[in-house]
Amino acid sequence: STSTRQTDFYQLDDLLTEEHKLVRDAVQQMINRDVRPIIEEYAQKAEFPAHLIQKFAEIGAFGPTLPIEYGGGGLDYISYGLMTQEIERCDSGMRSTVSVQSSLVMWPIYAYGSEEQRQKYLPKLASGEMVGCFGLTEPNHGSNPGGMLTSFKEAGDHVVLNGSKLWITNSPVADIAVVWAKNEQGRIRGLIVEKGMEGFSAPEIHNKWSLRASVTGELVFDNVKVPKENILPNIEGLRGPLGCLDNARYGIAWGAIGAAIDCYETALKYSLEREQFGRPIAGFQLQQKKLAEMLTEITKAQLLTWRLGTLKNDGKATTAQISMAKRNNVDMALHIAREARQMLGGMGITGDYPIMRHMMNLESVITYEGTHDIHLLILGHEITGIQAFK
Ligand code: TGC
Ligand code: FAD
Repeated sequence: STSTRQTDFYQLDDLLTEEHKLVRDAVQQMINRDVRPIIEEYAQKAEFPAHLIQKFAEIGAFGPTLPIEYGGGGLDYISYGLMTQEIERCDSGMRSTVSVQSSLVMWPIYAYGSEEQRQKYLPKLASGEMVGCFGLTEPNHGSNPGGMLTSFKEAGDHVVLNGSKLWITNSPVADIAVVWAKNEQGRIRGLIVEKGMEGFSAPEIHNKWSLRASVTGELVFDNVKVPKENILPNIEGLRGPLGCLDNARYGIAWGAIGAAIDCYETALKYSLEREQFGRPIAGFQLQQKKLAEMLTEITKAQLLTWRLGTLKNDGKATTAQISMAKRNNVDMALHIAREARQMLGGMGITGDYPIMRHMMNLESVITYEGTHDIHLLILGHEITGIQAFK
C-alpha cells in the first residue's frame, strides 16, 4: 500500500499543517535536484560540496525557527524537524551542516548574544554569506566538556584566548566559530572568534570513514586577541553550550528517521525486484521479518518526534526527553541500516546504493552531540535523581 511504501504507516501526514507540507516539499525538491545526484561522489572523494551552502540558504534551512527580522524563517519546531529529516534522508553530513549553522551557531547568537551581535552575524549566517562552527569538544574533554582547558585572560579592551578544540564540524570552511572557554574565574563563556584573527587556525581532520561529505577539523588558539565585544554577554556556565545542544539533538532525532526511511525504502524496493530460488526475496519470511520490524521502529520513532516537536513548540521539551529521542532514533536508524545492508547482499556494500554511506555516517551520529551511553546516563539521572557520570 502507499503508506508502507512512503513510510507513513500511521498517517502522521494528517497531523501536518499546509505550511509544514510546503516546507517539507521545498526541501525534498532541492535535495532531489541538487544533492542526491552528487552526494555519493563527494562522499567517495571525501570532499565537502561547499556550493550547497547557497542552496540550503535558499530553502531557508539556516535558522528556520529564528525571527524573520534576523533572517530566520519564523517557523515552528515541527518544520525544523521535517527539514532535518528530509536532508538526512539524503546524507547525515549535509544535515550536520544545517544543524551546526542553525542550532549551534545562530541559536546561541540569538539567545545569548547582544543586539549588535545579532545584527552583525545572523542575517549573513541565514543567507549563507557566512558559515559558522561550534567549538566545545577538546582532545581530552569530549563527554565531559565541563573539564575543558581552553581559556582566556583579560587584557584591556580584548581577551587573549589559548587552547584547542577537536572534531569540529565545518571548522576548516567556517568564517566564525562560537567557542566555549573558561575565564580567569574558571567560568565557561561563549566567544565569537573570526577567521583571520592572528593566532587562530582550523586544520582539517583527514581519513574519516564516516561523514565523508562533511568537513571536520580542529580549532587552535595561540594567544588569539578577541575583542571583548565578541563575548556572548547573556550566558555563563556549562548550561550555555548544553542549551544549544538541546536544539541540535532535537533536530538529529528527526534527521535519523530520514536516514532510516531511505535504507528501508531502498531495501524494500530491492527485495521486491531481486529474485533468488525463483522468486522475489521479499517473499521469504526472514526478509519480511526485517521489513516489518523496520517499519515498526520507524513508526515508533515518528510518533516520539512528533510529540517531542509539539512539546518543543510549547517550550516544554526537557533535556531528558530530547536525550531519549536522540538516543532511540539514532540507534534505530543504525540498526535498520545494518539490516538493510544485508538485504542487498553484495550490492549492499557498493556506492550504487545509499545504505553503506548511511551506515558509516550514523557511526558518527551515534557518537556526536552526546554518545549513546551518555544519553542513557542523562535518562538514568532523570529517573533516579542520582548522577552516574562521575
Ligand atoms: P551537569 O553538572 O549535569 O550540568 C552543568 C550545568 O549545566 C546545566 N545543564 C543544562 N542546561 C541547559 N540545557 C541542558 N541540556 C543542560 N544540561 C545540564 C546544569 O543545570 C548545570 O547548570 P549550573 O548552572 O548548575 O552549573 O554537568 P556535567 O559536567 O555532569 O555533565 C553532564 C553531561 C555529561 C550530561 C554533559 O556534559 C553532556 O551532555 N556531555 C556530552 C557532551 C556533548 O554532547 N558534546 C557535544 C559536542 S557538539 C557536537 O557534537 C556537535 S556535532 C554537530 C553535527 O555535526 O551535527
Ligand atoms: P569520549 O568522551 O572519550 O568517550 C569514549 C567512550 O567512553 C564513549 O563510548 C563514551 O560513551 C564513554 N564514556 C565517557 N564517559 C562515560 C561515563 N561517565 N560513563 C560511561 N561511559 C562513558 N564537537 C563539537 O564541539 N563541535 C562539533 O561540531 C563536533 N562535530 C563532530 C563531528 C564528528 C564527525 C564527530 C565524530 C564528532 C564531533 N564532535 C563535535 C565531537 C563529539 O561531540 C564527541 O566526539 C563526543 O561528545 C564524544 O566525545 P569523545 O569523542 O571525546 O569520546
